[in-house]
Amino acid sequence: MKLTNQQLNHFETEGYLVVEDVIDPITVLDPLVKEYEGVLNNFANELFGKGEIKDLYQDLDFSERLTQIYIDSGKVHNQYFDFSLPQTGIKYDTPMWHGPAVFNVLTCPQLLDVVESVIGSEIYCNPVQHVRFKPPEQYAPLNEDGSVQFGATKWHQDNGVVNEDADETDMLTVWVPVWDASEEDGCLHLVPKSHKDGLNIHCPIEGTVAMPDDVFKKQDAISIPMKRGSVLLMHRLTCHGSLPNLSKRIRWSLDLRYNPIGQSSGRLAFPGFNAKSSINPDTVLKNPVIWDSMWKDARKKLAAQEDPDYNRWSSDHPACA
Ligand SMILES: O=C(O)CCC(=O)C(=O)O
Repeated sequence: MKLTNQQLNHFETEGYLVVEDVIDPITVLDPLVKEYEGVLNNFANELFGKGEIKDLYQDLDFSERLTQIYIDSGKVHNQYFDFSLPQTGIKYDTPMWHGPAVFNVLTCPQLLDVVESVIGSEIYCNPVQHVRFKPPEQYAPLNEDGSVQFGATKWHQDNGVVNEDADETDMLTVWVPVWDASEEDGCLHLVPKSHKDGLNIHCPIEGTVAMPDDVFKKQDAISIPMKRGSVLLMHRLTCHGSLPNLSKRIRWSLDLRYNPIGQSSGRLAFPGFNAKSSINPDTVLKNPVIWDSMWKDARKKLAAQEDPDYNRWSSDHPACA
């Protein structure tokens, strides 16, 4: 699906665009759910074996089972399912998941056609990418300070969470709801036109970064409820975050990024790949097993070295006080 001029104008002026019916739920998203059911089952067995959960909860549906496992173990274990590595503390056995059904979403031809409309035909799949199982706040385990683990995502620009080498990279964020994401579920919210105001300061906070409230027009924020199958495109400078999950169900999404081949990813220690190319089609990665091994190699390397620094602002900057 190619974007129309009207859609492209909307993206350029507003800094975001929702495109409906891009990813086929039956052939692309259902297999992803099935694959993660297997991952969750393995995880349940592992935790049960270690005595960290009281039951395998096999009779519950995916959302209830994962939520119950989070409650029992007192922890949100998103890293077990994620198809990226954490920014710090990587070990040889840091869990992650790079299965074929995830790869099929990242390389879904209909999705890549939409991406091509914005950044051109030479598409690199940027390794800054995540699955997010955001638990319902009413059941979510708490951090030591009483805040909800894996709650609302703080305000940021995606350019602010990568290194300076990607400041000129035409990085496009693609947010994919695996299930419908309403306001109650904790969908994204964003500030239209904020991509025109440049890169803001991001302060290190609770293992992540966030923009102070007074550096962007938070009062102009709108929420973006979305249907399964649709995608949200965001400019790398669009200010955004997500709402708390006030529903009873996990909010399940993938956030992906793409940039033109040859431009820097902003996370050079992590492996990306060529997802589409008219000029050099032979360089396109088609094999999910190779993708998986690229991540395992990166993990091995990173476990043996000091953590790279992904944050360019320090917490003692006056704007962060
Ligand atoms: O899914 C979320 O809650 C946040 C996603 C996000 O902020 C991002 O993709 O940059």
